[in-house]
Amino acid sequence: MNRTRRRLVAAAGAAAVGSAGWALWRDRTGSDLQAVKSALAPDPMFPNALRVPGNEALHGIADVGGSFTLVSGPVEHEILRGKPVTMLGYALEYNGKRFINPLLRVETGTNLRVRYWNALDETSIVHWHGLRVDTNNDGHPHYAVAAGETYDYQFTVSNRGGTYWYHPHPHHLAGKQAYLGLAGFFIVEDDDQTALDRALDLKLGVTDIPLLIQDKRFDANGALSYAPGAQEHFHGYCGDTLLVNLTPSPCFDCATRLYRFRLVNGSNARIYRLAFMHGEQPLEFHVIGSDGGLLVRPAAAHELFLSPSERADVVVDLRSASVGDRIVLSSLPFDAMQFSTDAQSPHTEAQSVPPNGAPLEIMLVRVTSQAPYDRSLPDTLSRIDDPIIENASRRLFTLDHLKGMWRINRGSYRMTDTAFSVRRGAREIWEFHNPNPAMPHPVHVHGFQYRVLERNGSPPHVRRLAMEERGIAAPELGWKDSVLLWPGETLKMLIDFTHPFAGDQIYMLQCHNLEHETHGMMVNFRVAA
Ligand SMILES: [Cu+2]
Repeated sequence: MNRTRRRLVAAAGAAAVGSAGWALWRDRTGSDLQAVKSALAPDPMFPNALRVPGNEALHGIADVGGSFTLVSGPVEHEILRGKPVTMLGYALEYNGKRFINPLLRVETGTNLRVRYWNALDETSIVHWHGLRVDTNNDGHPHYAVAAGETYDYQFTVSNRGGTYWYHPHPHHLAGKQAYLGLAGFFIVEDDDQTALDRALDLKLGVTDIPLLIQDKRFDANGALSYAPGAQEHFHGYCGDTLLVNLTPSPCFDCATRLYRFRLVNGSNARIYRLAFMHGEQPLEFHVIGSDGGLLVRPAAAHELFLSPSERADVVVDLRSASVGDRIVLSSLPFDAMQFSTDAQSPHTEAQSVPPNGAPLEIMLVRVTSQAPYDRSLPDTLSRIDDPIIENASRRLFTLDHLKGMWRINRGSYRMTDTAFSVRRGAREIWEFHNPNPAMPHPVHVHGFQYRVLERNGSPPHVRRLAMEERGIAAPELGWKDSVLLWPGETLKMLIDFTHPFAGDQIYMLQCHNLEHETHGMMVNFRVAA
């Protein structure tokens, strides 16, 4: 075990730390919410410049390799204009600057040694969502460290290039801590990504824009408010304010060229039906990547569902747009199939909060300048071998609930139990069944990316987005670690349990509706050496 747990003695990020420990860091160095500065006046509906990773301390781009320390603690930040408040953030000292929730960018093959220092007042641990790491580095809640303690990670990033992320994973507290601000991008680079950057002249933070989409609630002072009522504990906690990279009512100014947007759903429970609306018309875009990196080829789409923890990389073509065009990244209305009994209304207890499935306007993409640009999307982006299903064994999972607790195969999570064992190197077809009525569940597997083989029994609004006879949507043509299972659906995925780590490994299978996770919808499983 390379796990170490010890009392913090030395100051890890010296400037941030007094002898008493973590000092509240006030982010006053350029992270104040900015009104849009361009030739055009701020849009009345979207007056705030999108906080773009790399431009300021929040989501600052850190090219990490080797060793670094990541500290979770209270940070002062102005999410709503004129209301600096204390939220939770991950802090990183990088080249003499201090970043909050840094965007960690690494080349595949990089060896990382990360000292995680928990400066919260409760236990926590970091989960590297989507990364192929061993048990000791996965952020299992069993390894959560107490306030003031540290945890040392050491792993090699072996994933394909793509958009991953990191967030807390302590038992019963992950939903609250993520909601209060703890989440960051983890971007892996590889040859395919570099080739695409060159082909399209893309630059991270300029024309390649990660978008962390979250819905939050605020109290009267402008602080984030996490206070689910009984129904919200069961259904999930939705917010009334849409944020992108912690920017409310964001505006992103563009030129007439191609842009890559890395869409990440960092919400606790809200599902989005994303479209780029030009007036009443959804603009065609191309899905180029999913949870586990680039697709083989771009897939044209007009909309996609993105459930909590899923990622979709898309390319939006503004070459034929005109200066002054307004394109609104929106969530179109849909039936979110929120199960209710007489005792449990499907709607949130707070009347001002739009329910899951309500139409939302998320971000304005505004065309403000002409650009000479002669590039177009390559036909081929990457290589993905067909899944090998011969000799794969089958394993069934049913999702349901009992007495206010969510269950997988009739069990709710117990941290010390292991629900089942898989043999290292085995290929298995995992078949999930979600009854109807029920709720949609984003199914996340730790440690392994998988391939979606087929969806059956989909509701009409899902079936109509199917790219192929087997019922799967554009992002599911690639590698996935989270996939949304709608009520009434049966979904099959293929997982190859080959891994390079020594000994037995314990991973988790969970629902990424974080209130469902908190209320039992998770199991441990063993990959036996
Ligand atoms: Cu769920």
